[in-house]
Amino acid sequence: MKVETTPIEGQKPGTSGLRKKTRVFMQPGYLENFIQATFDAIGGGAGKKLVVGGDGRFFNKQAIQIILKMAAANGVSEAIVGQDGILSTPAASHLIRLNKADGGFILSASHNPGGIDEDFGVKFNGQNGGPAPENLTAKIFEATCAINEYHVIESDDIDLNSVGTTRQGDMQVHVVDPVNSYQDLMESLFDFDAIRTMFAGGFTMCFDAMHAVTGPYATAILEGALGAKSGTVINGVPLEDFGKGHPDPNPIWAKTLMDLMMSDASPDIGAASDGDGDRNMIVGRGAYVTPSDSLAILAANAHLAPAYAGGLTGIARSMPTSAASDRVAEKLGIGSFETPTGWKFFGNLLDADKVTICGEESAGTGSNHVREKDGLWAVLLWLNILAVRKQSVLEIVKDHWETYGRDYYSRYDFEAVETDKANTLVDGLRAQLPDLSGQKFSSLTVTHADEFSYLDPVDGSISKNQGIRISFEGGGRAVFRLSGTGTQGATLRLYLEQFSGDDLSRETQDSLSDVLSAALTISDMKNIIGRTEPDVIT
Ligand code: VG1
Ligand code: CO
Repeated sequence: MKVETTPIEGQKPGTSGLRKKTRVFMQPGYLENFIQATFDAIGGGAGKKLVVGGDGRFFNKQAIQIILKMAAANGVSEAIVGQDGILSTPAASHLIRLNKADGGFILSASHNPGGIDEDFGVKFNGQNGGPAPENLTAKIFEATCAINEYHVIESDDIDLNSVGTTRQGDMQVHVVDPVNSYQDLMESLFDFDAIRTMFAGGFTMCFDAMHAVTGPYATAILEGALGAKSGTVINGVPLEDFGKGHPDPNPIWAKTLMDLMMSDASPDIGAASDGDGDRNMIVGRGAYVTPSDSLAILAANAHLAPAYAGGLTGIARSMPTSAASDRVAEKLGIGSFETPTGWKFFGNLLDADKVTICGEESAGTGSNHVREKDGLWAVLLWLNILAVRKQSVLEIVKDHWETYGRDYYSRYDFEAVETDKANTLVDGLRAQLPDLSGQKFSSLTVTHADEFSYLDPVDGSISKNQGIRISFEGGGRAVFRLSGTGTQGATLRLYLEQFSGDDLSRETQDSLSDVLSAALTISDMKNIIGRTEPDVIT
């Protein structure tokens, strides 16, 4: 059936798909327009095979039913759907690759809260299992601006609760266990025997699934396959509103876990993942590992896990991520790449085998096993390394700093800033760029300042305006960028970093204070947005 429609404003995918308030997505035609625009942008659905699933948040199942009816009407021949509508982002990426599907829809607003008054999101991943690259998201947006009809069949909802093959219209629908094939993949990458032996020897862990999608994955793999004691996974049942929490694995939103890890009752390792299972937080006994350090440490030790025993081809990090992983790449004599924020920029590098491991400061790490960042993968790689090195998380981190030096790092988020003011601040910085070099702010002299633009070495595409970066003499750097995942006003991110080769045990905020005050002065933040206190520091 064809349904007439008109374009809806603002359906422009951001850093990771289209994210809006749930009620916006629930408006008649809103989801339909975006899904049809995606079909139009990929040249239609005829004969295609698609993966569909989401992180279980409010509206997930209804959205899946709509997408399946639209897929059938657009001529899709086969759909693979997670049971109960559940698929973590990395598991969906794997299913696309494993089944040689043409792509997939992943329903999630990731680390944003869920519920009827919170956030919902949709992203489209392509044949390689990775997020749609910029040229495709641009086409999707164009299609949302030109749409005049969408296709949907009139039919009953299908049963998502039981595994098996059924039909929606002429389309075959396979409802699959969301965990099985992902678990097989993890078993093929890591030394499960060694990790099992470590747990059997009394090693303890707490994994906070934050009532989000990783609950079933973590329970099956950690408590099931690896023999971690029952109760290792906390908040393991996915809830539509994530238990009213904020499923963002960082010291602020995973505070219960942090408190445990800083207490006398701390297990050997703590970990957490986000709404859709692609982020990870790692914390040792009394020792939070920054995501940038975690990326560097995983890269330096990956050869201890079977899948990476042959070494890495290269390492990529997003621009605001600290330079810690660059130092590892240099020592290993392999390539290192700096990309714009968002996993879509790693896809080409991974497909071309220029890099094996990638990561972002926002708690995302992953490898060439899928084309998304992967929370549990990072946790399992840490466990594999711990099982081989037989040292504590803290010992491994300290040893890393002693070898490579330490990149003190912190990110300040200023949320719900008026969009105009946020733009004024960025415009002001941009205008100063040509003159900043050589100027002194507080005690720091600027050595380099520019607006990051990325030339993709594989397809030659250029992505401009990817953040303002200001480097200082002595190894400091401040980066300003506007978030592309928010749903309200603008979120201004200020990323601070300071390298030290030998001063390894300073307090993080203290070591960043000079870079911070220079950044605040240069941006004139107080006058422009009226505050300098961030909402969240990670
Ligand atoms: C944020 C992070 C970015 C990450 C993106 C999606 O984007 O900074 O590193 O790739 O979220 O992560 P932004 O534009 O808000 O800074 V997730 O876990 O939402 O898929
Ligand atoms: Co996520």
